[in-house]
Order: sequence, then structure tokens, then C-alpha cells
Amino acid sequence: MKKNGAILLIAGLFLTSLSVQAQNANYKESRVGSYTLPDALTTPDGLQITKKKAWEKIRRPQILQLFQDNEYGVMPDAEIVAEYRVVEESDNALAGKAIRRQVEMTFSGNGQSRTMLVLIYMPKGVKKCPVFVSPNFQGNATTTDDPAVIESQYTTFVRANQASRWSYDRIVSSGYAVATFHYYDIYYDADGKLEESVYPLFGINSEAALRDNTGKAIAAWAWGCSRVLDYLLTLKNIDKKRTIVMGHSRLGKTALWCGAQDQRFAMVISNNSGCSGAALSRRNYGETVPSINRAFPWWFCNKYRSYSQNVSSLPMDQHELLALIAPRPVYVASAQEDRWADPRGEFLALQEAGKVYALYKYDTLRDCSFPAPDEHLWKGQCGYHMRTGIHDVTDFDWQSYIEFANERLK
Ligand code: GTR
Repeated sequence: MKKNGAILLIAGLFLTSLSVQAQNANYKESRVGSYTLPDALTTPDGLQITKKKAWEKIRRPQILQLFQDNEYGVMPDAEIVAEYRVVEESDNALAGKAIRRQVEMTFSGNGQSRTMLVLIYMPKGVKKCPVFVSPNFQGNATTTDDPAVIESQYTTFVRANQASRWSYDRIVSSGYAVATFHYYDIYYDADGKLEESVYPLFGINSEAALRDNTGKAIAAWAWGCSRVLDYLLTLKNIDKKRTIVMGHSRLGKTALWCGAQDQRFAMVISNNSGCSGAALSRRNYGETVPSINRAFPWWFCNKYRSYSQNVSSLPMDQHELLALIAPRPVYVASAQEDRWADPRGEFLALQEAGKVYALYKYDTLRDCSFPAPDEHLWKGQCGYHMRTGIHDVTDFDWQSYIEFANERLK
């Protein structure tokens, strides 16, 4: 068999096994099971956290470490040098509304380097603009029909293939900048691809060099979002106080993990992030911890797999990931037909995270019932909607994020 045929066959088998998993998953609320969530406001030695100072000093670092050690892993400590090269720029993009800039970022460490290509659109005539940082799935050129956009190195996809997911016109017309990169530039999204990632720059060249809590793909993609922010913060026309990290699906998990750690991001958006993103792990509904570990072992640190047999032994749950974003605005968006991502589980996590937002005297979603499809449920710093339709990013989603950010980020 030819190589391409073999790759297609393997990809096909992988997708088939995923869809079998999805079909066999539980979609009945009555079969979710009972569970007790870890309390974000109680320390392991029983101390009750009642003040934001104690949250920030004592409990927040504990929870952050639980996610590092048990789920996403940590990026190894090493000095990485970043160099930026503007490879293309125009002040006449998007029908004259935007400045387009394409920047090649080269990261070096441990005698090796890796390049990421970042596409940025900035609204013209805005002195200080807020910015969305959001990685893409198929390469920069798939996000738009703008012919000047350079194809990302790993892309095999048709130009503009995913343009419907990127409301560039709306974003820029609303006065926001947006920066995107192909996530493969940071970690090629497949098993056994550690060498095609930034990890070798940190001295990690093989799976054997990974500790139980070393990060893998999601940790690396989150790291990539922070590196884009480093660059954006060097630009005079970007508002440091209004930076947003947004991601869809596996990249929604990434956005949450990035925003949880990197507090320079002023707002965090999870679009259909599902299992190991915004959805509670203890609910047996749609994708579960055992199924995600089976299908995507390269996304999480190795330790995460040890919880597949006993999810309730996880020392944390995903509401605490959302709580790490407090007091910054957080938006969780689900899609009605995306049952695999457990919309209700995403909503319940955000409700529960409200406990921590309440320490900051913000109103929360704790007393709200599950909203109707397409209804905006926005209280204090927490935003939620369940859009009608499938697992996707649509203009409705972007419009919601922009309006929410307009109100919350000043
Ligand atoms: C699915 C996976 C989900 C979600 C999704 C995506 O196959 O099971 O966790 O992340 O991929 O990224 O589109």
C-alpha cells in the first residue's frame, strides 16, 4: 500500500474508533451517576477559604499545582530565546479596515529551534485595541480567503477551509485585534510526535524523558498562546489590559489552561471545550476521562492516565480550572448538538466556579437554571450560552464574546 493510503487508513480507523466511543457513551442524564465535587474553597488540611487574599495566597496555588501535576503537566524549566521577524505587512487588509501583519517567531533552546507563523489583524485607527489570541486547527491560510495570508508549514488543507470559524470582519469592525497560529507549529497533534514540538528546545527529545507531570501537547499549545502574547505586548497599539485567549474544542481546553496560568490574559473563552476542558470530569456523560486518555494520550501528562480507572480519585475537577481564572471574566460556550462535550457539565462547572468569584463580590450563575438554547446567561464575570447547532465556532459565538468583552473589559 502506498504511504498516503496507509495514513488515510490509520486516520480512518482512528476516527471510526472515536465515533464508536461517542456512540457508546452515556447521553442520559439519569445515568450520569452521583458524585461529590472537591471544594475549591477547602484546603487539604480542612481550612475554609473565605477571603480573596487567602484564595490568592493559599488555595489558588494549590489548585494550580493539582492541575499541573495530575492533568496538563508543567512545561520544563529552560531558557528559550524568542526572535520575531515580520515577514509580511499591509495596511490595506480586510477591505481597508485592517492592518495585517504576519510574524515568524523562532524559538531556540538546547541547540535547536522551532518556528511559528502568526497572523495578526489589527483594526485601523484604533490607538489601543483589545486582542483575541486564538490558535487554529488547519493553518493560518485556512482561516480566511485573504490571498496574502501565508500558508503554515504543516498545512495540507484547502485555503479558507475554516473561514466560517473566524469572524475577522466582525472582530476588526468591533475594534478588536486578533492573532492566530497553527497549533501544529508548537506540537504536531498526533501520537508519537513529541520530537515535532517545542519540547526538544527544553531538552526533552523522547517520551522516555517525560516525568509523570511533564506537560505534553495541551501544555505546549498553551505555552504557544503565551508566547504570542509576549509579542503582542511589545506593540504600542495593543491594550495590555484587554487581552483575551480563546479556543475551540481541544484548543478550548488549551485556552482554559493557558488563561489559568497566565494571568496577563484579562479574559478567557472556552468554546465547546468539553471533557478535560470546561466540563466536569466526574459526570459520566459524553466523553469521559478514560475515553479521552485512550484516544489522545499525547494531550495530557502521563499521570492523568492513572485516573482513568477511578475518576473520582482525581484531587480536583474542572470547576476549579475555571475558578483559577477568577476574578477575570470567563466565558464558557457549549453547542446543543455537541453532546459529546457535555453542555450541562460545562454549565455546572461554571456555576460551581462562582464560589470563587463570589469572594470578589461578583454576582454568579449559581442561582440560575440551565438556559434555553441561544440564550445569553451573563452574570458578574461569568458568561455562558449553549448555541443551537453542532460542535463548531460560529459568528453567533464571536458576536457573543465581543459583546461580553465590551461590557467586562474596560
Ligand atoms: C474530539 C475530542 C474532544 C474535542 C474534539 C476537538 O475528538 O474527543 O475532546 O477536543 O476532538 O478538538 O475537536
